[in-house]
Parts: sequence; structure tokens; C-alpha cells
Amino acid sequence: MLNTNEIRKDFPILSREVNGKKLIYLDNAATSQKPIQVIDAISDYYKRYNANVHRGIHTLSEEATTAYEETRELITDFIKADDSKEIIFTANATAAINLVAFSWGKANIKKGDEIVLSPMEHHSNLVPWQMLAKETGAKLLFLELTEDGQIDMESAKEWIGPHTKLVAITQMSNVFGTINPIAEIAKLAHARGALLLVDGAQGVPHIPTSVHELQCDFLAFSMHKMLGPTGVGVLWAKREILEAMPPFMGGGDMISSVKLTSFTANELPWKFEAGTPNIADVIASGAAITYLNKIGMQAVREHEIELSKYALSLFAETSKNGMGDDLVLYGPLDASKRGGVFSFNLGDIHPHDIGQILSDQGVAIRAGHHCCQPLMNELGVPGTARASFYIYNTKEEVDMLFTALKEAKKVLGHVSIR
Ligand code: 7TS
Repeated sequence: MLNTNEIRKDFPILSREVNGKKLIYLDNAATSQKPIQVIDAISDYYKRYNANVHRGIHTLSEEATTAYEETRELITDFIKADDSKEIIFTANATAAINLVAFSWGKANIKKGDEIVLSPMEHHSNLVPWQMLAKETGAKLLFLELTEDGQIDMESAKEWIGPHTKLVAITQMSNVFGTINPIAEIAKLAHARGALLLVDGAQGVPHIPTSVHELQCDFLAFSMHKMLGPTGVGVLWAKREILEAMPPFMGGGDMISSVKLTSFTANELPWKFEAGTPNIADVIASGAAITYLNKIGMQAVREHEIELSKYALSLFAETSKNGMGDDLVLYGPLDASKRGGVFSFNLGDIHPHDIGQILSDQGVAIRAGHHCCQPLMNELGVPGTARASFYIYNTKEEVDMLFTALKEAKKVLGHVSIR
């Protein structure tokens, strides 16, 4: 496992107390905490070389531009892309997916075309396609799920068909933790001449990711879930696809020349980066990538497999010894098929109440529908409680989660805990 003692020293927030208790932060699927290296990168930019990028010829602007573009290079290598011109900075994963929906989608999707999704998609990888379908007359189709929250690949073979133009699937579910077989889905999509968009918001921060191994055409993710600041997302796409896509937003930076009634678009990647970008946070995102590279993504994945195995064993033990059928865990039970995202319910206790009692114990989890309302409807629940892990979490913290859960059950539940 990772040396969490050393890693935790880099995260100032982890030493604070909450409600008189030590903070146990298990809400990493919503956003991760930030190491001092990232926090310092932001203040360093504002203290030493705050300037706009790509415009001024003065020294500060040159320094800011160099640092901003360095992050693009780091991200290129991080996802094993071939060319930094394929990396577009957006505000978040949501904005990256919307860029594809409204630039590529409007240019390529027509009435009668089919877009294939799964019921485990975050609203960010669902609503933009609903909007596009409404505008174009395209149809949305949904893959089926197995009992333990995996994609039923038989349904994928059936639903990805001659009218499919796009398949848009999450790399890892933010509810079940399921890691989806993206390369297999890519083969099915490409055999039909369709493109594949991967929502990497949960996957890229936790799994070593190569766009070549995924065999995808678009990959979207957010830096704030991987130690970086909020306000920076990434869209990667194959160069020839980006070249053919029309600009999405118009304005400064995205043009090479403008006349009163027309413009010529800038070259990639700036063609899709209209206006002054989030310079400080893009630069600090580079510090986040450097931090993850130092640990190594394979080591991150192995750490989370260990924590997940441990959590799975505690879920099983807790069900046997006291909570019985009341403790329901969603998603795969095999740690190799999932990441460290655990959604559960405890009898008919509302997930918000579980979240509140846990918060009183210093344990931060998320409760609710997790922006997956259609999935909650399929599960027949209003929401779930959800604990999610990252590089600084320890087995002791997983123990604390279960101690706090037993407390929640005692306070709110209808069955006794041994
Ligand atoms: N896709 C997935 C799979 C996600 O989990 C999220 C955020 C997004 C897209 C959107 O990311 P954003 O950075 O653009 O907002 N998921 C969560 C979550 O599970 N709890 O809070 C945010």
C-alpha cells in the first residue's frame, strides 16, 4: 500500500478536526483534497507571474504561457496521447462533454441516428445527449445492467447497431464503482462505424489510463477529482476529429483572423479555448499531475484495490454480524472490477440521515442521488450513502466508517447492533 503517513503530510486539510473529531474524508468521488504543491502553485502564479496567456510579449505573459502550456504536455503524457494539440482545456468534465455534444454532435447527428448510453451515466453524460436528441431527432438507447451493476455485454452487442453514431459510457461508475470494459465497447462501436466517448471523470483519477488502450475517440475528465483545483476540465479527442469539428464558443484566442462579418478559426487546441482561460488553475493542475506521476498511477490503483478489498470484507462482516439484510451494498463484489466507490443503504434510513450522523463523527461521505437519478429509479431508492477513497485514505479510516455506521444504526435504526 502507499505510504499514507508521508502522503498525508502534503494535505493540510487532513489535519483539521470536524465537529471535535479527526476529519475522515471519504467523499473523493465528489472532489479530492489538494496537496500543498497544488495550493502553492496557485499562489505562486498570482504572487510572481500573473499575466494573461498567448497575448503579451512581456516576460510575465511569457512565463504564464509557458507554465500553462506545460500542463498540456503533462496531461498529454498522463493519458498517453500522441499530441498535445489534442488536449483541450475546459471548465470541467461536464463542459468537455457538452463541447462534443454541441460541436461534433450538431455537425454529425441527424434524425434517426442512435446514441447509445448506459443507465449508470452521470447527468453530465446524459442530459447533453438528451438535449442533442431533442434538437436533431436522434434516438437514445440504453445498455442493460447486470444485478451487480455491470454493463451486460450481450445487450451491448444488440444495441450498438447500424444506426449507432455515438456510444457514450463512463469509464468508472460514480455510484457502483464499476470499471467498464471500454476497449470491448470500443470494438463494438467501431465495427458499426460509430465513435466512442468515454466519461473519464471517475476513471482517470484512479486507473492508469491510455487513450490507445481504451481505444476511445473522446475522453473527458475533471482535474478537481485528481488533486487539482476546481475549474479545469480536459477534453481529449483524436486530432482528425477535432480538426473537422466546428468551433463551439466564439471569442478571443479561438480565432486566427476576424473581419466584420466572418472569422477564421485558430489552430488546435486554441480553436476550442475561447476567452481568457483559467490560467492559475491549469498551471496548478500541472502540479497535481506531477504529484500523481511521482506516486505512479499503478501504485494508486493497487492502493485502492487493497482498500476496496478491505471495505468489501467489512461490508460482508457487518451484514453478518448485526445489520443483516438492512445493509445493502451496490455494485460488483470483486475488487478487480471496481474502484473505491461504495454506495449503500441501511434499511429504510434515509441516506441523508446516515450522512449527518457520520458527519457528527467526523466522517465525510456523500448522500443523495449522485447526479444519477435514472439509476436511483432503476434501483428503486431515493438515493444512497456513498464512501469513496483516494491515495491518502487508510484502512483505519475504513474501520472508522464502519464504527460510525454502527453508531448511525444505533441512533436511527430499528434493529440492534451487536
Ligand atoms: N461524470 C462522472 C462519472 C462523474 O462522477 C461526475 C461528477 C461528472 C461526470 C461531472 O464532473 P464535473 O467535474 O463536470 O462536475 N461526479 C460527482 C459525484 O459523484 N459527486 O459529486 C460530483
